[in-house]
Parts: sequence; structure tokens; C-alpha cells
Amino acid sequence: MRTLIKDLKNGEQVEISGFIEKFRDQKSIQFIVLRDISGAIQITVDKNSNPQLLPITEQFTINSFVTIKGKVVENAFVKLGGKEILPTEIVIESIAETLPIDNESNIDQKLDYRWIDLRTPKNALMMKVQTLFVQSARKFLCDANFVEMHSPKIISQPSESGSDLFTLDYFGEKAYLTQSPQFYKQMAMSSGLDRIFEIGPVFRAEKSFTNRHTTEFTGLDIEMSWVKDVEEVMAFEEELLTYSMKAIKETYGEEIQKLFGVEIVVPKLPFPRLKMKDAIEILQDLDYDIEFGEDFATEHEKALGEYLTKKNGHEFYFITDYPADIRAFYHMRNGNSNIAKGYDLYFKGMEITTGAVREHRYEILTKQALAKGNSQEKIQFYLDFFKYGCPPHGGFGLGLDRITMLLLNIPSIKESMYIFRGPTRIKP
Ligand code: AMO
Repeated sequence: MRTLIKDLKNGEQVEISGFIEKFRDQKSIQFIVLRDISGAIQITVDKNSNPQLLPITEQFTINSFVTIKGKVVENAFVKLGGKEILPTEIVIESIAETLPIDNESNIDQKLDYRWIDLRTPKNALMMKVQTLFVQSARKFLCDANFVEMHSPKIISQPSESGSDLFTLDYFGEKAYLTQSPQFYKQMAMSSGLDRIFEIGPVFRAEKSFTNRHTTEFTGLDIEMSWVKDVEEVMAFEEELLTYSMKAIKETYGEEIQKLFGVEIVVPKLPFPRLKMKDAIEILQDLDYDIEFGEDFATEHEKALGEYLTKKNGHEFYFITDYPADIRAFYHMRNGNSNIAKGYDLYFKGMEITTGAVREHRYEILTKQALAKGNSQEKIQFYLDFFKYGCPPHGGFGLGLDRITMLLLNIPSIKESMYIFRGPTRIKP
């Protein structure tokens, strides 16, 4: 039976399996470093006492997958964990050809061979951190009486703007890939499900070549009933994030520090909050040409991020009170004003979430939808969700790949997701 490398104990006879990370062939001795998902171990082959293994190790190539049987012994001279395995049997399960990428390869070359790239300890840790983030968030939400939904990804009408849609042919009809589960999370409110979440794929046909845009990402979306004030949504999100980051720090904090050189800082509550008009004033003081009513450009977000993160000594901040003109039609307005009851959450200067209280009153919602250019006929199926009673509600959508990127200071979203999709990348 296979033992994971992290579970190896001194004196035991074991069988381990993994891939060859390093192989050094010396005069009378051979050193193998074998890695599995849990760690790495040195295997030391004494050529004189194990001549039967040599025809096998002779075939070794880096990254080949092998199974090794032998005894675990403590050895203070072994830098890698102070242990080694003295093997009695080696089986080559699958030989690797000469690798097409190495540490020096650029990001796009690495992505061409993502399955090999993912063998690095850093990437394996990235996947584990993302797993724990999702697991913690799911636990937090289930403990708070949320139910999970799996809404359709083929849709008939966009929920966000019409510009970044993937179109597909649906038996002769035009259909789209979902830009967000927005309409369906709101439907759940009318269904009386009270609190709902979804962790699933989101598609955006954005021809952006930035370090934070992808055409397909994983969204963590929530919606909850009986929310009247945007403050309640923000307070809920900051609790969820703090809970998940605490779990990540406890489980992987040291490893993240070692491999990524990043300290996970469990954020202090409450996160700083700032109104859009005050953010604009800061930017104007920093000599940027921007007026209230305009949306931030990338340079504004960057400047604001640097300024606020330093000033607040906090990696997060919320921006609230945006003009409704630059927000989605379904955001509730604050009284008769033109201010939307919504927010964006920034982490290390980058947007990770949009949230809002939604307009749940049929007539007002219809008016807002039409004012933003939606066709009544096309959007009616969504408006119908509000025709037969719907509680006040609010929620948010968080980009999982972005938060993973920022948590670990990974320079591009291309490397903070399992497989990246971009305007010029649809393989592997
Ligand atoms: P929004 O469009 O702001 O809001 O998306 C929510 C979050 O999703 C992430 N995100 C992206 N990540 C990678 N690549 C992209 N192209 C991309 N676009 C967005 C960001 C962003 O903050 N329905 C609303 C949410 C809501 O109000 O509940 C929505 O979709 O982290």
C-alpha cells in the first residue's frame, strides 16, 4: 500500500510513488529526489549493495513517475527533512521525455504545458490554498444557513452589460454563456430560499490582456434575503474573508511564507470604508484628472490602492456610494438620489468583489432595466421573478482566481488558476 511522503516514519518498510524531481548519479552512489503531492524525499541507492536496481535507474529521466519500495532511515546529513529511503525495489511506471519547459521558460511557454508546470511545489500549494479558501467559505456559508445552487450557464439574456458576451447557437436560437449567476441568485430570493450561494464558472468575452482578466473564471456568488442596507452585505463579506484567511494562515501560513515569500495577514475588522466621492477627491489631490460620475480607470485604481493601503495599514478597503449611472441596473438606489446602494471591495489595490442591495420592487426595477437599454420583451422573464412577491435582498460576487492571485502575490491571474483562458488562449 502506498504511503504519502509526508507520513513517512523512521524504520518503516514503505512503498512510495511520485515523480523524479532530481537524479544524481555518482561513482558508487545515486541520489533520487522523489516528489508527491505531500512533499519530497531523498532515495539513496548504494550501487554496491543494490546492483539489481542499476538497470532500472539507468533509464531514469526527470519527471518520470516511479514506485519505490524500501526502508525509511533517519540521516542528519540529508538536508531534505533529515530522512532518506534505502530502496529494495524500483518500478518505472511512466517515462517522461525531455521536458519542453523549465524554470527559465516564460509564462506562455509554461501555460502550453500547464500539466507539467503544475508539478512545481509552488503551483501545488496554490491549488491547495484555493481548495481551502473554497472549503472555508462553503463551511462559513453553510453554518450561516445558506443553501448551494447550481444555476444554468447557458442563458437567454445577459445580466451584466451586453458587451462582454459569448454567443452560442442554441438549436437555431441565440443564447449566451453566463456572465454571472446574478438573475438566478435573485430568483432564489423569490423562491423563499432565503440565503443562497454558488461557486461556479463565469464567462466574460473581454478582449483584455491584463494580469487580472480572464475570459472564464470561478465566481463565488452569494445572495441573502432581508437585507436593506449595503452595510449588512459588506459586514457579512468581511467576516467570510477573515474566516477563510484565518484558516489559510493556520494551515499553510508557513509554507506560503517559505515558497511565495508572502505573509498572510488575517485582516482586522471592520475593513476600511470609503465613499466614491472621497476616493475621487483623493485622486484629484494626487493630480489625476477625474470627476465624480466617471468610473475608475486602471491607473486610478492603482494609485488609490497604493495610497489607501499605506494610509490605512490594511490590505482591504470598500468603496461605496457609486453613481447609479455607472452601476448595474439591478442595484437599488439610495432613496431618490442617483447613488447606488452598492460597493466594490479592493484587496491589495485590486477589485475582487462587487456587491449591492438589489431593487426588488417590480415597477422600479422595470423602470431601471429599461432606462439602461434592456428590451422589455427579452428581460421580462427576469422581471417576472419580482411579480409574485420577493423579499428585500442583497449579495455579492467575488472572483476566486483574483483572490488567489492576490493572497499569494502571484504576478498574473494566468498562474493563479488551474487552466487559464484568454482571448488568445483556449488550450490546453
Ligand atoms: P462583477 O462584474 O464586478 O459583478 O464581477 C464580480 C467579480 O468577479 C471578478 N471578475 C473577474 N475575474 C477575472 N477575470 C475577469 N474578466 C473578471 N470579471 C470580473 C472580480 C469581480 O469583482 N453580478 C455582479 C456581482 C453581484 O453584484 O453580486 C458581478 O458579476 O473579482
